[in-house]
Amino acid sequence: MKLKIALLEGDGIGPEVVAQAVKCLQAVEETFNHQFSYENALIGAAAIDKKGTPLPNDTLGLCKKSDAILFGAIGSPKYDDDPDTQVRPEQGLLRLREELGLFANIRPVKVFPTLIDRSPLKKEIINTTDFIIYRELTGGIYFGEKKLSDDGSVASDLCEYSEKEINRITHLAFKAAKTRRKKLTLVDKANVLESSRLWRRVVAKVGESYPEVMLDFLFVDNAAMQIVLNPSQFDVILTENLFGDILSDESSVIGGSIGLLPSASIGSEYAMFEPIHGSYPQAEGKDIANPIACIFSAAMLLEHFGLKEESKAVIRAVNKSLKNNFVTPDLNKKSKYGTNHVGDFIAGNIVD
Ligand code: GGG
Repeated sequence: MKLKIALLEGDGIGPEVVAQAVKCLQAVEETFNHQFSYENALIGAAAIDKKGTPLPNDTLGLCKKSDAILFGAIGSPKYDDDPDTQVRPEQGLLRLREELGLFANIRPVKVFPTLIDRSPLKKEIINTTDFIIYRELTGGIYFGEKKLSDDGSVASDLCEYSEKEINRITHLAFKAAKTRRKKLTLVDKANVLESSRLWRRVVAKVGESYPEVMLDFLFVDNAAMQIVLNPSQFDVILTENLFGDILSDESSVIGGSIGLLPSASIGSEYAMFEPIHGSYPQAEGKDIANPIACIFSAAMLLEHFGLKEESKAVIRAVNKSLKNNFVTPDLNKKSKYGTNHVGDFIAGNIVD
């Protein structure tokens, strides 16, 4: 298969982890006889520094003519330190999601048997954890109108959702649940928010077309608690943008490191794959960042294009690195292996 992949490394540890995922994709090309091409473009702080904007037009153009996008991370303390700055790196990612219509962010959460002892939660609670979060990605408070009063003393962000926006991701989440353990949990705050009550009505209606899937509802505060008390109860979690962002970071604790969780952002035309972690500027250039979340994101990319065996081969190689304790310091403080070592080990163990 031929695939054109746009590489948006972004900021901080982004370039280091994307480089390891590319090594793995190249190993897949060789092992399974595929032809992937890669082209880099700037986004985030790196793009502001060089071009004055977090999403240059040529970056967007490259994404639109590529089959898929592999994204690293975004954000830089340089722009955090000045709260009055008008241009922020994160705007690049948000605009990209909007421009490409990437409305569904899919975040699988699993516990690896070899890492079970690393989890701060009890073994009995987490050992069957295997759920997937469907986070709505182009609506809600992230994209609603933002206001700041002239004197800077009052601010607001509007949380707005339409039936159409809820409908399309709900169908995707139900379809996923149908192929899994047939349970879907909508996480909302319907006791307080009007937008959450709309989510409940729309999801309940869509659910009528999927009678084999059991649908339940959970308030986000309770969901945050249940994820650490009893994560094995979940199969598919469907939720809005902000709740999904927070709950998926929380979920990463179960598996032992946020450096393990990948994601896919899907729309009707484009697809982008990225680790859920941010740019982790404190680790930039130190060769300590965990590349596995980005490598798993590349595995999701392969699966998206129907390359199931190839995706499984990448996952097997990751499992081998975890089993052999060939891991970065976030998973083993005494580890002498860095980002590059781990990437080389995984890429070198991709076999048919
Ligand atoms: N790789 C994900 C990433 O860089 N996240 C940084 C970030 O600020 N994301 C905003 C969001 O996903 O809500």
